[in-house]
Amino acid sequence: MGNYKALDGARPTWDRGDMADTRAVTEAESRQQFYDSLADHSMAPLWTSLHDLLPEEPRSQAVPHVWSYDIVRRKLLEAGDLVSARDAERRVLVLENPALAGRSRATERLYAGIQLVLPGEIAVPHRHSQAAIRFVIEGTGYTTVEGEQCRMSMGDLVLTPGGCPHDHGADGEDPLIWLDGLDIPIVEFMRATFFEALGDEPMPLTKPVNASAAAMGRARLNPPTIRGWDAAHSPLFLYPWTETIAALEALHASGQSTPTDGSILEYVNPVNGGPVLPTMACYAQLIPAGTRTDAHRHTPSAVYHVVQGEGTTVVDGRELSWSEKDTFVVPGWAVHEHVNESQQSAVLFSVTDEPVHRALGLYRERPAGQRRGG
Ligand code: GTQ
Repeated sequence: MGNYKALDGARPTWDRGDMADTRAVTEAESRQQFYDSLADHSMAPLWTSLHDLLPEEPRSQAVPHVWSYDIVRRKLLEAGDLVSARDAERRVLVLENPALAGRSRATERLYAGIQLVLPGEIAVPHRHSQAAIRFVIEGTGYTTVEGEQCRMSMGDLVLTPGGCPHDHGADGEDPLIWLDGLDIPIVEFMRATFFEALGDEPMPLTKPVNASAAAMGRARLNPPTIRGWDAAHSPLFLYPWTETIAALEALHASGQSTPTDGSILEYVNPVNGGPVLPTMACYAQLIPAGTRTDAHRHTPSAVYHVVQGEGTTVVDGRELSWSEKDTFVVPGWAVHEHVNESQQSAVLFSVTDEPVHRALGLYRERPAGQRRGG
């Protein structure tokens, strides 16, 4: 090659070399100039990004991850020493997906956090368009939803549907700790966030304690008045663990199980049998001792909480080992299977963004290894 140094890597026009090569460079340059000119007018070519915009299959940015409860609990109690529930408004450690650090989300579409209320503390009333589920990990207390105090202890599920005023309090001897699952990323994407603070005093109780569970907690025996219920969310706010685990063990004993999820129950809206919230579905499942589920994938992402037992979930080839009270995430479209090699049943709670996929006609599910279908 010559002794000159080309500016910006471009060859001087008099160093023609191979003609085809020159034409290619010129064409690439003129295309780039064209693209730059489009950007000046807020336009862009589709053909340079078509297959990034429309990949053959979903590509999750979120990665599989497990949060060990030993660490979460230690850090949460440290937070309890540093910040009061009053100062924090909500004293929560956000479970951030390692691939989405700083974005306050466990998966692209689900927010998860662990909340602490110390004995005697209250978390003041407010309401927001985001819907929330609370799954109690330890301690006793309450969440008041629209004037109904829902009692909370280990394993109970409490809903605070979007727009419903709610506050929390710990009235037992021990710290009250629960998993929060919210649709914050979905509501943010829709630019549909509304938030209202409702003062510093606990919400007045306008209904009997656990009123919705008393009235609608037995799905075979429902008051006909719920037919008139037309809100998008469940009128039932509390799903006590004693009933969930009894139903799950009865289901397991009946021999009913699925290849991909063991014996699994969905928490439902008693009005229509649908998901508990318009954006989020909740499940409880039992993985029997000494079993491995079939690997599969589905478009929704999931946050799991280990209620009982230990095991491993293999997610896109990565082994997430978990034990009691740990929390883990399975990103959307990740191939996953649950393995329980122990002598004891494992029981998992999970919250997913499935209702959004179904409502938009985007839900897909596929066995592992199958390339097309579903
Ligand atoms: O308890 O209302 O984890 O508003 C995040 C936002 C909990 C709550 C969270 C919230 C709450």
